[in-house]
Amino acid sequence: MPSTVHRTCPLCEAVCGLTLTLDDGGHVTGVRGDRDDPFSKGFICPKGASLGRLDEDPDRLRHPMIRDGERWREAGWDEAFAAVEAGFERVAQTYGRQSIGVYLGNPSAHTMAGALYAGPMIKALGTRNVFTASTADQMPKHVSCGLMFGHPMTIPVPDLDRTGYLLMLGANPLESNGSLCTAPDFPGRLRALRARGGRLVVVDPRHTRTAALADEHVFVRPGTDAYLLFGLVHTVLAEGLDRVSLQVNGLDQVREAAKHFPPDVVARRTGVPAEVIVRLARELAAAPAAAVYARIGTCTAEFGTLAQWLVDVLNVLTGNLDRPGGAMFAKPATEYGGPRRPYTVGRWTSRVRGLPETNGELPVATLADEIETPGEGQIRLLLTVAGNPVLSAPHGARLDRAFAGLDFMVSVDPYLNETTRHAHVILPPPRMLQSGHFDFALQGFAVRNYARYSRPSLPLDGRPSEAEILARLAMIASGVEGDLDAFVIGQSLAKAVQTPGSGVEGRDAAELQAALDGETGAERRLDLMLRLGPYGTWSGKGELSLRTLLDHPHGIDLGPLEPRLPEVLRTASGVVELAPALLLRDVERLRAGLEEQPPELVLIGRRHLRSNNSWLHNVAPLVGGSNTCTLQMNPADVARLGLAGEAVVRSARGELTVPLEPTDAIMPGVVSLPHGWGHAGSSQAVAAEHAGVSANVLTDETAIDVPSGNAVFNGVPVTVLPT
Ligand SMILES: Nc1nc2c(c(=O)[nH]1)N[C@H]1C(S)=C(S)[C@@H](COP(=O)(O)OP(=O)(O)OC[C@H]3O[C@@H](n4cnc5c(=O)[nH]c(N)nc54)[C@H](O)[C@@H]3O)O[C@H]1N2
Ligand SMILES: Nc1nc2c(c(=O)[nH]1)N[C@H]1C(S)=C(S)[C@@H](COP(=O)(O)OP(=O)(O)OC[C@H]3O[C@@H](n4cnc5c(=O)[nH]c(N)nc54)[C@H](O)[C@@H]3O)O[C@H]1N2
Ligand code: SF4
Ligand SMILES: [Mo]
Repeated sequence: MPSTVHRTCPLCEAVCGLTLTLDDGGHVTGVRGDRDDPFSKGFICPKGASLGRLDEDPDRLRHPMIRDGERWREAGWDEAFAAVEAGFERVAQTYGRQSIGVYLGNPSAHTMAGALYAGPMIKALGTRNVFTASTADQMPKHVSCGLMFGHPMTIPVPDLDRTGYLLMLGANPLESNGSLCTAPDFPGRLRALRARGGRLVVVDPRHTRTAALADEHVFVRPGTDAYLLFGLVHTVLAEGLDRVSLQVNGLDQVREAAKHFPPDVVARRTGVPAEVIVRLARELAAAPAAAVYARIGTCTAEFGTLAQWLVDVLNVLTGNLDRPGGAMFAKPATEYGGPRRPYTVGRWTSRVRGLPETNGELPVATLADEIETPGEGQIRLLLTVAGNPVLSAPHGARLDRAFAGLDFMVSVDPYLNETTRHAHVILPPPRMLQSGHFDFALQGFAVRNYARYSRPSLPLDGRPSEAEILARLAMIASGVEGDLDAFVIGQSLAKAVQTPGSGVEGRDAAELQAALDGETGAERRLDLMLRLGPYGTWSGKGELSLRTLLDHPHGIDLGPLEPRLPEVLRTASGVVELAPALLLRDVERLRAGLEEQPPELVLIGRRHLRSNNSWLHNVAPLVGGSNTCTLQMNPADVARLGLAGEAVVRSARGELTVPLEPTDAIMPGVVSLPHGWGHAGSSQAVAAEHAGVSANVLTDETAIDVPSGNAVFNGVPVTVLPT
């Protein structure tokens, strides 16, 4: 009997509900948007529509793989875990715990395994050599929000459905479907903003599809958003347009700092005319409800953290933080208050370059240093989970060489690819349809409060879930056998029953533990978090539990965003910190760059709707057409440099030959190359036919955003020459 299942799409941050039809053999015969999902209301994109193809890709690994020299062979699970255990014992016993490195990639922010088991696994590994894709992505936002609001996950999102004015910098949601702003059908929500008379302004060095939809598009020189935003702050303050409606610290220091960035001065650096800066500041301040939203183009840049900070400074100054139609905080179903512990960075530093820790991890920009540099604490064993840093990390080409020299490497990944080919053991997670799904992180960045859980749609047929794989790795690393979930649940409950206001204060932890629902440990942990969360049966504030979500397979709407200050603040002062010392120090670095002459040509990235970083190029309907790896360049630059056909792009780190795509969409002085291409040595047959080249041969691991250690992918100086 064919069956119909409803699931959340795990492929991007938009969390669309999908309706899939399956035949008897578990083969996906159809995918459409779930019209009954209260949040996504039937929206689907080409990637979601290809979910079945992706899930059933014949090149996905179905069994663990063990490598002997150059040769790969399939292995059973027991044999594979035994090989991992032997490798761990050999390296950790000889060189100590710090010789272990771990890298978590982007999909681990989407999987339940990543959310629930990566933390305990890292603890069990006992190393500080922890790296994730976050420092190639959004770490600047975590750091700025951590310092301003006290917690790195307390990130405001534009109240898309109610705002009247949206200033968007360095984001292209018509291709990406949104990021750090979970909004299924982002394009439709932007059209609705304009239809109700609102205004959308997009700031981007490229005239993107989002720019084409906007009321106004402003070209900005890559890497200079912090200057532009300071110009806006300067204008708002100089013209007395500020109307701070919250309790804040540091307004005078912001005023002082902003004096150095008047519009006419920052205009030279940013390429944005002074009169445009002044007008935008006035419009923003005058709009009844407005939000500033900035994303990856402004994060993966030299002054990423300052840009993220200034976004929220503007939201505060214009009276738009935490009010409907402005920039607001979601209230996710699994949020749990916890103690007030102010955020800090730099609790430890990296061994080789002395870079500060942020959120318990070190910058991926220094992973190669830590592997290649001899001495105590050198990484000799690497565990990668859901990551492809050879293609995704800055100067990934160097990592390619570094990985080849590791004593032992283990990868948890469905593919043998550019990164995992260096592993000694690959442990493949099961199909997406065999996995449960709950968006622990993304529901916290949603533009409407919402919860949805999808149970596994197909049985595991003998293979371990990804949760079980990570739990088993934790056991191997710690040498402690036992039920990890029961242990974590026991610990959380022991704390909750002692916490005033938790809703279960004074109750019997063992009794509560026995009452939890769920077929797996992961489900019981979800049930616990839902029950203790702000809508939970045990919080005394609602009726939510795992059972409620199982009874609502299309998801539950938990209402529009509501003002949440000061409740969500975790700063020591209890108010919004508008001028954190660490950021004021970095303003000095920004000032030093004010008069710098921009390089003649700089590189930026781009995303395509049918792509997803490095790992969707093996699905035939998603590659080809406009989704190709070309170097976009303004025709004036093409003519000036006498280029045609293919060109050589050279940076301080490497060189590529790539097909040229002349286009007016990109501003002069800027070239764009998408990342995630350059397929080589992977078992992905379709991807090999569309190999392309890796932008991260060119990017530079020595260039980082100082406060966050984040990689700089935008504004990389390059020269382009005829072949
Ligand atoms: N030049 C440049 N570089 C960039 C960027 C850029 O804009 N420009 N963007 C950066 C950003 S934002 C990010 S997030 C990073 C991404 O960096 P990474 O996370 O390192 O790279 P991905 O290509 O997302 O790799 C995902 C890997 O996870 C595997 N995978 C997929 N699903 C699962 C699963 O369910 N379980 C497991 N265990 N594995 C799975 C895939 O096979 C693939 O190997 O790239 C960064 N790199
Ligand atoms: N289709 C698709 N969707 C994706 C992904 C994907 O690879 N493909 N990746 C997912 C991931 S991991 C992430 S993090 C999100 C990212 O989501 P978005 O942040 O929306 O990412 P992009 O589409 O790369 O848009 C970034 C924009 O910044 C512009 N830009 C570059 N440099 C600068 C600069 O210096 N200043 C300004 N103002 N703009 C600049 C670029 O031209 C580009 O238009 O997308 C997610 N969704
Ligand atoms: S927008 Fe994102 S979540 Fe929605 S269908 Fe496409 S890939 Fe899936
Ligand atoms: Mo990302």
